[in-house]
Amino acid sequence: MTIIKIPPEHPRAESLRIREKLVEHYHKGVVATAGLIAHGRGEAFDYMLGEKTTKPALNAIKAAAATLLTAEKPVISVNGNTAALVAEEIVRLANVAKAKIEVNLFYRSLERELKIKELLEKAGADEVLGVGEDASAKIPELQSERRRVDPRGILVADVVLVPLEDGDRTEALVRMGKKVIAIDLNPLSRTAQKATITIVDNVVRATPKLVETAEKLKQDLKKCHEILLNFDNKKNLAESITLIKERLSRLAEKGEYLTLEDEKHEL
Ligand code: PTJ
Repeated sequence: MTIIKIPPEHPRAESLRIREKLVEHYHKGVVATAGLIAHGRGEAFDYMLGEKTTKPALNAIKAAAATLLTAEKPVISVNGNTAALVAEEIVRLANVAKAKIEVNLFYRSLERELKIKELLEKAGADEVLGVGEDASAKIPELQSERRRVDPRGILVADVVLVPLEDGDRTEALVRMGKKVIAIDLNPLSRTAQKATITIVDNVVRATPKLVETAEKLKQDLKKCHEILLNFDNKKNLAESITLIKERLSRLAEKGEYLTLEDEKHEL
């Protein structure tokens, strides 16, 4: 396995570090081959968003934290990419929101499930659901391997956080009456469009912010209800799309490539 040393002064150092982390975990058998493709798609949208957590993303993060904190049985669904990139933050989020962690894979294999479980345990998780025979329940009408869920976890959850999800399962979970919180860089994806709350942001930035926000809100359930009363996912999602459109127009009008630093001065 070739590990590339990334010079810290490289203009795209952070992006390259994330990419290397995924490649490393691909070789370890945590990330699926298609996980690398999915990441490339995410990177393209992140580029258009300006590689930062936008205002609509922050609004969605607040609503997501409020939803997790006021849930009865929240579950965080973890796949290969999420485990590779933010295992520690997932464990911290589960602790603050009193949520269960469940491994749920599109490209399911016992080997990958065990590796992801081990990674989460190393990051501090006490319990990891959904591995092997534990995933003995099925989500109705779903054909992919993602239909297999843990009867103590996703099956009975009222709220499910799904970073990097596929559209079919999001729709199926919503049909089952669950609130689905998605983290997806593509605001046009079926998951983004169908979720109850959509955080259009990179999982690498959104997850720590979600932990931080939940820490702040956990003593104030009244504030959580207030946030949820004022949150409109369709409107918020439309703002993310508008933001990309306006940013691209600005860049096109200027007729030259703007670095993120230049852009900070422009705004
Ligand atoms: O580990 P597995 O077997 O469960 O497989 C996981 C993948 C991601 C391969 C599987 O769920 C898949 O094929 O997903 P999709 O349908 O390609 O969707 C992935 C979505 O995540 C796309 O809309 C991407 O834009 C988005 N995405 C990719 N990287 C990130 C991201 N969103 C947030 N943060 C990222 N870093």
